[in-house]
Amino acid sequence: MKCRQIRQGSKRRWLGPTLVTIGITLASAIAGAPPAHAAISDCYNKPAYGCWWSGANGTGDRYQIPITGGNKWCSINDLGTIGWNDRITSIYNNTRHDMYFFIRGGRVGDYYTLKGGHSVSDLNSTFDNKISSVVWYCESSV
Ligand SMILES: [Ca+2]
Repeated sequence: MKCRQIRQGSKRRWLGPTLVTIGITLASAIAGAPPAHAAISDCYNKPAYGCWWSGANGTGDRYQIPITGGNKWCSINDLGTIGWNDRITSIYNNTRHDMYFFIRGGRVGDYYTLKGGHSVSDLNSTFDNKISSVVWYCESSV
């Protein structure tokens, strides 16, 4: 009787952590996996002034800036209004002009400049997940 109790206890100590580990691994795989095709190049040849993503290298959620024309500077003063405050990590600029990403809302304070036709695969720690407003040039076509 004494020996049996010891064996059962021993089994629980080994199985418990194993099952917890398997559970965590499965949850991470399901929640964290981006679509296999996700990449910055997904925004090339799109009718868009550019794209940005919540993750590095064009992974995670994507926002595509719609073409509105007008040949004028355009902006989003508060990215929170479209659910993007403090989330941007990678960006592609599909215009021929610089694009400006500000840490604060209202296009003030420190900003990151992304040249026309360029991309950034992973913003540095000064700007990653800290962008709150953005300015770009609304060309008549891209
Ligand atoms: Ca992010």
